[in-house]
Amino acid sequence: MPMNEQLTLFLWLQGLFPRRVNYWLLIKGLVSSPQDLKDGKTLDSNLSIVRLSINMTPNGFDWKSNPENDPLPKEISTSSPCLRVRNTQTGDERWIRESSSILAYLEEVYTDRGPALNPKALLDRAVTNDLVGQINLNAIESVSYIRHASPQFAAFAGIKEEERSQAAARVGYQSMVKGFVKVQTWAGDALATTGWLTPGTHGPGLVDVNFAALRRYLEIVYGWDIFEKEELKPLAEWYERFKGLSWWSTLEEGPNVHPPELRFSIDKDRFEV
Ligand SMILES: N[C@@H](CCC(=O)N[C@@H](CS)C(=O)NCC(=O)O)C(=O)O
Repeated sequence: MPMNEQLTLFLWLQGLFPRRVNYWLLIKGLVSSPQDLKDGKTLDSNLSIVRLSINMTPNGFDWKSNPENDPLPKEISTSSPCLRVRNTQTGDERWIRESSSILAYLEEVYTDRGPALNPKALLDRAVTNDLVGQINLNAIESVSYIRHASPQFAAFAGIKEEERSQAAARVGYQSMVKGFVKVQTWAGDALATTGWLTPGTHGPGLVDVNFAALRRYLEIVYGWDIFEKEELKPLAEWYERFKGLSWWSTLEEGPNVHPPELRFSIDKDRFEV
């Protein structure tokens, strides 16, 4: 990477979208262990991590940053992850604000380092973009479901108890499953050849990290397996494979993986799908 650029990731390590970055850093070998990630230590002096934690306020929440003297400016973004690219000679700053774009960018920057998570061939890249786009669209559908099916998330989203809708939950859930079937079909060749969802990579790639983080987060917070339907069995098997990565159990199965006050429930009986 150009020596005059300092990259800073703003990560709420326990969150959904930052989790994509966590997985990427570990697979790429830019952090040496889950513990170093939690401590905010990388193996490249041009890449730093500012860890964010949630600070509840009467109007919602603020981010508390570690180190404290490097907060995420509200006018830049209120969401994590964020990547700041600072030119160390001119002081100029640019920001990338979407998790999947951050990873695609970092893959280019670290093209000579660690395993490739983005395929080299143009066509494989186009299909990767199709898949990541489809996953992101369907992440929204999963949110439509929990917005109605989870009492705590409904309240957080400003939906009154009497406004919670069985129809909205059902349509969200069904659209999500339909979208995931697309992902599974489009990634069929890759799954059959390497066992991973990203075409043209040897191991797990961008599609895999983008998807696994969604699957894992919704399980931790809501106890919800988004691949529970029979037609998503290949994805359920793929996720078991992802959980076999060397760092998985240390990162994801230790104590304090998620703050207990941010564990929510789903009314499965009322919102049956
Ligand atoms: N589309 C964004 C979503 C990021 C996002 O929603 N992050 C959550 C934490 S996992 C957040 O920061 N929410 C607070 C907010 O959006 O203000 C991405 O892919 O990065």
